Amino acid sequence: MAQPSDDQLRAILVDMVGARVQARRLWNLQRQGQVGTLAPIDGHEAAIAATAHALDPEQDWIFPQYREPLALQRFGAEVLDRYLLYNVGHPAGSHLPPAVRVAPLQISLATQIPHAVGLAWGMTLQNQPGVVTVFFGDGSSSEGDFYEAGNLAGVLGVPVIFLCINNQWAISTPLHQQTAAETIAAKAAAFGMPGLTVDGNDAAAMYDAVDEARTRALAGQGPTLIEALLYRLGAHTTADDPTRYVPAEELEEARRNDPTERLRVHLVERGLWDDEAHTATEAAALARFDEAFDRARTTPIAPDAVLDHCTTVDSQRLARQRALLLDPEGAES
Ligand SMILES: Cc1ncc(C[n+]2csc(CCOP(=O)(O)OP(=O)(O)O)c2C)c(N)n1
Ligand SMILES: [Mg+2]
Repeated sequence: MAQPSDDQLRAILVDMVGARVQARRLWNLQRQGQVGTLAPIDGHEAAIAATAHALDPEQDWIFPQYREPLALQRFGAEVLDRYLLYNVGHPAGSHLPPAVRVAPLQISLATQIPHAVGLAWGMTLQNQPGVVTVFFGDGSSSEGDFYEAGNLAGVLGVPVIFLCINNQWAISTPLHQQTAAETIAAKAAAFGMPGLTVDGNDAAAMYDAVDEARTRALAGQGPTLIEALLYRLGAHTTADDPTRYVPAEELEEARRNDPTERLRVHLVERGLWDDEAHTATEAAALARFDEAFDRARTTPIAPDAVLDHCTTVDSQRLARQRALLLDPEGAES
């Protein structure tokens, strides 16, 4: 058992509080038409932030789905920059700066899972240290990619942590229509790896589970499937109206278990946190956000930027397309 230290718990709460206020600001910007569709983080904060704190940004990798980026800033300020570029529709938002070990967010469900296993396999072959953590939802766990990647990871024994964020909804599909299995963790048995269900609203429990899976992976003992059981407290995305399908009493019950409030109360009771720290954390996160958003908004988009990073070297066809984008009239003549 590796419990997080008091300092680590405080740092996890800072990330959780910051991610939530930043997500609220983004939601408002979306309503003002300044950014595209996005997915709120409410209810996922402990599972994501505690996981990031149990990992080492210097050697471990994270493959997110689409709700994680704001709570992953421990892996580098560029994570926020890239996420905001993505939200304002800048092609650079989908590119991977080599020094930041967080892959771009993924919307095509579960496709990030084989990518994560492939990277971990490559790291093993090249004798590189570190583990790869891949986030995916309960909905993604029904995709073929999850089963193929899980099977391959089990056979190869690669250092991967499969981190299923089970928020009990996939848009309007409830968990009981997603799987007849008792838990998502149970599926690990078929891959030949350990699987455990963790209280995803409990930051310390999440830290502990990820730390243990990481230790196993680093010792060459292979992958682990961790199911973080929590509840989606917000809408699926800015395009969704969950009041049409989420039972009000179920949501109310889940709100009583809000992970951020739970950790805040725990730290206040132990004299490790107070209102002043909370307010200062929110203000600092918003200041950081506003500065990064300004940068994203004012970053020029070259007409051919959409073709950058498609391939290492432009093919003749790509070069022709690039010329066309840069000078549509010139290319016509
Ligand atoms: C391959 C694929 N199929 C369908 C969709 C449409 N879609 C977008 S989000 C979503 C639900 C995903 O649920 P889950 O994996 O539980 O993640 P959550 O949104 O709950 O965080 C679906 C079906 C998609 N993006 N990709
Ligand atoms: Mg879900």
